[in-house]
Parts: sequence; C-alpha cells; structure tokens
Amino acid sequence: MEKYGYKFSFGPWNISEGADPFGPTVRPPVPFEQKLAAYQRLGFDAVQFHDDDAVPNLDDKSPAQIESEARALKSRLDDAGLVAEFVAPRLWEDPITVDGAYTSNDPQARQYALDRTHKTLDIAQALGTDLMVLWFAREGTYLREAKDAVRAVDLLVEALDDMLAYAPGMRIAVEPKPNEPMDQSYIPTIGHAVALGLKTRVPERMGVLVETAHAILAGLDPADEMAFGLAYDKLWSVHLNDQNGLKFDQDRAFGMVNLRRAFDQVLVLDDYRFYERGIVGLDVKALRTQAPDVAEKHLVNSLDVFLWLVERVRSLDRDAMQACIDARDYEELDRLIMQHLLAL
Ligand code: 3MF
Ligand code: MG
Repeated sequence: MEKYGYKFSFGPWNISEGADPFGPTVRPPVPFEQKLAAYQRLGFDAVQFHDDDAVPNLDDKSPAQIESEARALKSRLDDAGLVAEFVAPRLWEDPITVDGAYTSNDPQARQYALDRTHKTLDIAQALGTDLMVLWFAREGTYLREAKDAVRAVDLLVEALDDMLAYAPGMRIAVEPKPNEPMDQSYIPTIGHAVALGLKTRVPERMGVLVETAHAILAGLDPADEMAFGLAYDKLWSVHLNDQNGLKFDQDRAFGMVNLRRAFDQVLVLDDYRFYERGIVGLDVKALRTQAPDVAEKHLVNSLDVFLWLVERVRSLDRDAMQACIDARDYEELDRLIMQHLLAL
C-alpha cells in the first residue's frame, strides 16, 4: 500500500478489553507479544508506550532492573522492525496521585511524580526515542476552589525544568485535554501547551501533541489546533481519532464521525509536510460491542482513511480552489470540496 512517506503508530492500549466506567471488560486481554506482532501485520511502523507498558510494575523495580528490561524490549522492537515513537508516564492510576501529580497539593505526590517521570525518561532513552509525551490527566480540579490555578502553572514549569535538566537529550510534547477525568484540566488547549513550553528554561525542547478528540472536547477545530502547533514548529506528534460531539472521550476511528473534519486535518498535515516532522499516531478504541476477532479493525480503518484522504488532498484542484478564494465565492468552494471528497 502507498504510504506517501508517512509512518504510523498506536499504543498497546488501543487494543483493549473494552472496560468503561459502567461495566467490566468484555474481551480477553491480548498479551503484549501478540499486540507487538499485530503492528506490522496491520501496516504500522512505531509503538507508543506508557512507561509501564514498556516495564510493567516499574514502581517496584530498581533503576538497573528498569534499564535492563527496557533494553530487552528495545531488541524485541528491533527484531519486529519497529521503533518506539514516545514514552509517557502513567501518573493517573496510583493512589498517591489521586489529586494530581505535578500540581498536587501534597508535596509527597509531587515528588513521586518527578521520580516516576525520571524513570520514564530513562525508559525512553533505553528504547531509543528522544520523545516523552505528557498527558496531564489529573492536573486540574474537580472543585475549582481546591487548588491555586496560578501556582499550578508554576508547579508545571518547575516540573518541566526538572525533567529537561534530568535528560538533556530528550524532547517533551504536551498532549492537552480540557476535561475527563478532571472537571477542569490545567493546560486545556494547544495554545496553553505552547505557552507552557515557552515558560521553561529550554523552550526548544518543548513541543505539543494534538489529539483530535481532545480538541473537539475543547470546542475547537482539530485542524486549527494542528495549524497553531505547526506555526510554532511545535507539532511533534498527533493522536488522530474522532469524536461525536461534546461527551465522554470516545476515541472513535479516524474520520468515521466527520469526514470533512478529518479531511481538514490531513490537509494541514500534508500541506505542511508532517511526514518529514513526525509519526502519525492514532489513539483509537474499538467499540465496546465488538468481538475480539474484529477488535483490531478500527486501527486499519483509521490508517486507511488517513491514506485515502492524503490521496484526496493531493488530487485537489488547487487552481480551482484559489479561484474560489480570490472571488470570495465560498459557496462554490464548499461545493468543490464536497464534490472532491465524494469523488463526483
Ligand atoms: C487520554 C489519552 C491518553 C494519552 C496517553 C499518551 C490514555 O485521553 O489520550 O491515553 O494519549 O496517555 O499520552
Ligand atoms: Mg491520546
């Protein structure tokens, strides 16, 4: 299959057991080995990791043990012809980070978060990637008055400066999300994430990751969120998926809810040569109702929709488009885009 110079990734959590807040798992767990084998079969090049996807139960392990397990995993990736795209600390499940990690009111929780992030950075380097992603899951409030939102920004900058100093070879991409699990999350948009990076001591190693669904949950257009990141040369990764309005984070397969919105994302990514800047990451879940034998199709479908849209982007009649823009005939532009999308 023609991949137009793009490389693709997903995380092991994207082959899931289907648990949701109202019900238990509905599919048996797929062992990590089996997930690893799926990457190439499904047309993918790279793996996104949480730190404990790479080294399970890392809180109970010594630095030497963590390092050796990560190195062993790196050689399994090499054997499978895969690379690690990034590693992200999973800071939202431990009881100590119940009220936040870097911005918790509890100094012990903040220290745990930093220590854990050092381990994440060690794992990333052992896996041969220079990118760490931070999704600030529980940084924010359930009760607005419970934390000082100005101090929270200072605490985040302090934490980032610590990480940047700990691992001078690493870049950090912030993945903003406006809510869920928190009511109000700190750093809810790409504008916030870019600004946060600029407040650190090493802004050139601070970037962003745009997730489609997160932008939609913030009431924003995901293509414009990507454009803002691109304009600052900060768009280092994406989590493509889709989202049917303002509700829980659905992680639907890319383009399956709103094709035009997906087209606009591919348009901005392809026009600004994202294939030279980063890997196209997916963050998609199979529908809960799906049986195990079909619960991988959301990955292939997302990848195929992306590639079909690259073809649509590259075959777009730019002269006709420009003529509409010059004439300020946006009704005709609307029609031109729809005709092209529907291949009429
Ligand atoms: C939550 C997410 C996260 C992040 C992941 C990597 C569990 O809405 O999108 O997935 O993508 O932690 O940063
Ligand atoms: Mg994500």
